[in-house]
Amino acid sequence: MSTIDLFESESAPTREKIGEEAIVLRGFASAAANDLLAKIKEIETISPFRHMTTPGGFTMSVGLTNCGQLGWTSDRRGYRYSPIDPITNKPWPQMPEEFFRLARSAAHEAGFNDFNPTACLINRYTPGAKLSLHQDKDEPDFNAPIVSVSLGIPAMFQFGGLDRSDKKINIPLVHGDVVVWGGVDRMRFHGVLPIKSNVHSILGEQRINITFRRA
Ligand code: MD3
Ligand code: FE
Repeated sequence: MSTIDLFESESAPTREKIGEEAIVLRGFASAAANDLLAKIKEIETISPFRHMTTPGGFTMSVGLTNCGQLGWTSDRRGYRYSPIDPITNKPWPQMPEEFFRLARSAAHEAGFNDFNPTACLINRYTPGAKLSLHQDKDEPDFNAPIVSVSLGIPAMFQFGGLDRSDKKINIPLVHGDVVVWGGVDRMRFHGVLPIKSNVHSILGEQRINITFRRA
């Protein structure tokens, strides 16, 4: 008798190419997951998760915080990267060494050598939360890849093309999966469909996504 765990990819990491320069590394962060989550607990005591306002006046359903030299923020005036947390008026917590190393090794695994992320955005989803289709274009250097780590309950990630209306593929992402995007795939539209109600053994009814960028 064997069971299938829908919440986590098999322990031996596998790779799935989803674009010319985009790859899913299934289970790449599984072994590091508990350490990552312990660090996030420390980070959120300094810079708590918050629901930011978009320039259009909506409150984001995703809660977010940051670590590293620069953090992504949003308010009525726009989106930007800032060295200062607008809630604490202090620098964001330092990026833990193990975060940096994991991002760098995932990028290397995907063929992007010498990735030096300066920004680490931590998104927290509860059931119903979503991220509407968008492009990541607030970074000054589109040559650097983006590395994303999924933890907790599953999400359905939408991956489109360079035009908003291009055909989209749906990619399920589970605890421990890492995705790396760069080059010709860097400006593709993408989003996260509303998170389905679920309970993860460690995170309960939550999904956490960590994205590393050069900002
Ligand atoms: C595809 N976050 O914070 S990470 C975001 O799961 C964001 O929280 C999602 O999109 C999440 O901006 C997805 C993945 C991601 C990041 C950058 C990309 C996907 C991308 C750049 C190009 C194409
Ligand atoms: Fe994005």
